[in-house]
Amino acid sequence: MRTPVLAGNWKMYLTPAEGRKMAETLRSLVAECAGREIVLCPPYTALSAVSEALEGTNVFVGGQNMHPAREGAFTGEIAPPMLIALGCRYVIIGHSERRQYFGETDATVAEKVRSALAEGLIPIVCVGETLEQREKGVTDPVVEIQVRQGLAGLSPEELAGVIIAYEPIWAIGTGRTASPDDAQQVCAFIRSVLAGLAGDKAQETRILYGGSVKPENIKELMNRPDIDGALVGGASLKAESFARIARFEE
Ligand code: G2H
Repeated sequence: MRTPVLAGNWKMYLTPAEGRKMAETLRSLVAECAGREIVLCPPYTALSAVSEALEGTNVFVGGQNMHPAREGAFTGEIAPPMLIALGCRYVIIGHSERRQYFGETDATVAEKVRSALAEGLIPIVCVGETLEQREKGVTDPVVEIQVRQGLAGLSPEELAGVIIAYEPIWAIGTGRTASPDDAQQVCAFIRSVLAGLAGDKAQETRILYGGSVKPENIKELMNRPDIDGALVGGASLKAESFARIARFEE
């Protein structure tokens, strides 16, 4: 069976001191949570403080982005070994905000995913449609292209090891959540695309839902067969609300 993943994406919020405090509170609130992977993805500047606070606990740390190269003259960028050196096991790749504001494409996503896997990081690859695309009824083809191109060239074993986050763009930070049935439908569709690429191995890939996840809706989302967890933005900034999500508590 697939181990659920509850990942917090802090985006550009929280200083190192604020992040450390949140992590210290969270670690005791979820200490008894077994059988799931709990992850915090702070801004780069808070990674060290948060990693230290979570050392030896059941909460892991991830980056929000990375450059595909191991090192180089890329001002302002962070390389995969740098994330690993700060204790990261995961890295978010191709979040819709990276695609929308920083020009990331399925091709850059594919390059980063391959690099993350080669370096030993678990990529959390984000896909999702805009409101316009949903209203036009093209959600499935849009998401299929993102999955096929973003994961191009991966072996079935590699496909089993990536995490996909389905995040409908219209549900991000807006308070609008896709209904659990809508989210399930797209996550099941993503799994069918993966099955075409990886056969039975697609049953091992974790597919998360993201977009205004909160304690009030996590339980219902987790009840759906193809939703294996959540990528949580706003509600992951406070230890209490993220702990309730990690515990599947309303
Ligand atoms: C979607 C999500 C986290 P929020 O971006 O990736 O953010 O939960 O605030 O909608």
